[in-house]
Amino acid sequence: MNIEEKRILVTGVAGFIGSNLTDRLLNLGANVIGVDNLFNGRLENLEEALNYKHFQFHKGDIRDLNFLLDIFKDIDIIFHEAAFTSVPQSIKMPESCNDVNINGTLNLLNAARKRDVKKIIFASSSSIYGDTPTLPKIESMPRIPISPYGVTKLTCESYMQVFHQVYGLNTISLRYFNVFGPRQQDSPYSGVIAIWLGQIIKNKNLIIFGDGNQSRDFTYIKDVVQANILAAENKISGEILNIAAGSPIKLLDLAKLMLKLTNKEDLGINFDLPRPGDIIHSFADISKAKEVLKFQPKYTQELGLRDYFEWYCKKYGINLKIK
Ligand code: UD2
Repeated sequence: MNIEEKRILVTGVAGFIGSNLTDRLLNLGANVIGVDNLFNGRLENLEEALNYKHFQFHKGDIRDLNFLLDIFKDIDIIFHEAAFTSVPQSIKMPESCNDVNINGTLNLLNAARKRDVKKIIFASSSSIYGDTPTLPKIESMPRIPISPYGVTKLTCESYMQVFHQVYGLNTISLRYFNVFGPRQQDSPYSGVIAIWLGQIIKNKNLIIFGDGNQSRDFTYIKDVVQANILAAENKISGEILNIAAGSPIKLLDLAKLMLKLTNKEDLGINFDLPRPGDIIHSFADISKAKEVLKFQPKYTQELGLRDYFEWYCKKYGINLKIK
């Protein structure tokens, strides 16, 4: 399936991943209908998209079936990015996380089935693997989430597979590993890279939860967008694929790298208690995505950080000398 001229629906369109994906889809010539309840998403993220005449935005909630049925007309593909996205917040509010992620996704699948949508690509997460010691994490290994957020993502993956098997819907789950880049918010519940960049701009020390030996396979947003487009164009269905850079970095090394790249090595690193529900090591085997989708990450963590910092400085008129 070629995405140009397709009718595409993006949930969570005003969020970090949804808005980046939408800009690329519009650029490729797709018609995009965007949905967001603007709880976490921001209209500011749609500044570019709103310039396209083949873009429509609808404010609404994926838990509202009538809202979805009203706007689902001749949709070819759904990219489902709307979610309750924070591990620590899911620990504080497991019911809300369950409601948005599981009930919202089931609602979306039901609406898709009723309206004969052809394909759904779901934003899953590396959190479904939990803390099992085997590394790298491969799709076939046991999945034992250790946070409510991880449980919801795993349940949604199962729903994607069941809707493929039982109702013949074409579904794919992409397990993103710690995505970062432009438009990620600097809020206490956001990704660590956005939080640390905020600290750097404010000339404040970085805080590491734990000893900094935990590792993550940070993945640049442009590679995640690439993976989604490849998945949309591919005929596979009912599959689950890891999407990552495929190389881990320890949190302490990441902190040092960010300080070095921004010329802020004078700032310190403080250590705080480990975060409940935190996974120690996360590192992806991406051979399946490479083989099936021909996915090839183009950004190492350092390249991604540079691209992100340059975008940030330009966007907010900040004068950081990127090394
Ligand atoms: C999880 C998922 C990720 C994505 C994300 C959505 C894993 C391995 N990853 O990310 O794929 O779904 O949830 O939110 O489950 N940290 C600090 N200082 C800070 C902030 C964070 O040290 O100021 C640490 C944190 O304790 C953790 C690491 O940084 O060890 C990454 O945290 P995060 O919140 O960026 O992402 P994480 O791994 O919970």
